[in-house]
Amino acid sequence: MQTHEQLFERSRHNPLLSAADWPYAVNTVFNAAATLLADGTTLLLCRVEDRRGHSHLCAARSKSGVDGWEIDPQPTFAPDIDNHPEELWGVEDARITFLPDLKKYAVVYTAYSRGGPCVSLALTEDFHVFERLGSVMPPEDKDAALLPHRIGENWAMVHRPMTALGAHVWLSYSPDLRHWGSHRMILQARRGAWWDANKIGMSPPLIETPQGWLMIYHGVRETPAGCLYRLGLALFDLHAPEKCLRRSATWVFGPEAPYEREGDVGNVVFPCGYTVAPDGDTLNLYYGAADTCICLATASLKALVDWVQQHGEPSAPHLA
Ligand code: BMA
Repeated sequence: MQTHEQLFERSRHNPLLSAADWPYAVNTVFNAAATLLADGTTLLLCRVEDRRGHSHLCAARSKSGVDGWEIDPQPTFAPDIDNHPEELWGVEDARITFLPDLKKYAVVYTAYSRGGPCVSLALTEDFHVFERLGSVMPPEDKDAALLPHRIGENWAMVHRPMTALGAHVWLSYSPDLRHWGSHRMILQARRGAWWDANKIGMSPPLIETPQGWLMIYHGVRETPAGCLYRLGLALFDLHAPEKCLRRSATWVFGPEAPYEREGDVGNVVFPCGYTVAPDGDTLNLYYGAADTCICLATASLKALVDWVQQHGEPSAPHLA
C-alpha cells in the first residue's frame, strides 16, 4: 500500500502533560506556547482550563523538553479582570516570541469576554513578572503571534480576525507594539470540500528559515460528526511576509492517535509553540490534543521547507 509521506513523528512519551500532572485541581491542560530559556530549558506556557470553563496560563519547565517537568505551583498568568475586563472569561492559547532587540519575550494570547475573543500582548523577561500592553486587536480575533524582529521599521504580527466572509489569516504592522495598522490578508481559507475550508489560523509563531517564513497553520473541516483540526504548511517571503510563496494543498498532520481522537473536544491537534534543537534542524512541535493534554511531535525543518516548496502551490488563484 502506498502511504502518505510522514513529516512529523509523535513522541513516544505522549501525552507529555495532562491534568493529572498538575499541582492544583484543573480540568484540562492543552494548547501550550513554547520557548527555550537562555540556559536551554524548555518553557511551556500551558493553557489550563478550570472547572468553571475559564482558562489561565501556567508555566512548565523541563531540561529535556520531554520529561521531568516542573510546573508552577499556582497560575503563572491569570486574568486581571479589574484592569483588563476583556479577560473576564479567561486567557487562552498563548504564543511566545523572543524579541532580541528588547531582550524580552512577547506573549500574545487570546483574551475572552462578553465582547468575544480578542488579541492581547504582554512582555516578560523571566515568566514571573509580566508587563501587560493590553488588547491590541479587537474582537473577534485570535491565533496571533509576533515576528521576532522588525520588518523594515515596524514590528509585524500575524493574527486571525473573523468576519462574515470567513476566518482568514492577516498580517499587521506597528511602530511600537501598541498601535497596529497596514492590515493585509495573507492566507485565505479555502471553500467547499477542502480540508481547510472556511476557517484557518496560524498555529505556532512563524519559523524563520533561509527560504522564507514557514507557517504551520490549522484548517478546520466541519463535518456532521464535529470539527476536524488538521495542520498544513505555507511559506512567506522573508522580507515581505505578507507575500505567500507556497501553500500546501494537503494537510500534513492530523488527529490519529487515541489521545488526539478522544477528549473534551475530540479530533483536534492544536500546536501553539515550537523549539528548535541544538542541531538547528529538529523542530519540536508542542500541541494540544483533543483540548485535553499536551503532546510533542518532531520534524526536520529542512524536510518541511523542501516539502512545501516541492508540493506547495505557488499561489492560490482558485480562491479568487
Ligand atoms: C479553537 C480554539 C482552540 C481549541 C479549538 C478546538 O477555536 O479555541 O483553543 O483548541 O478551537 O476546540
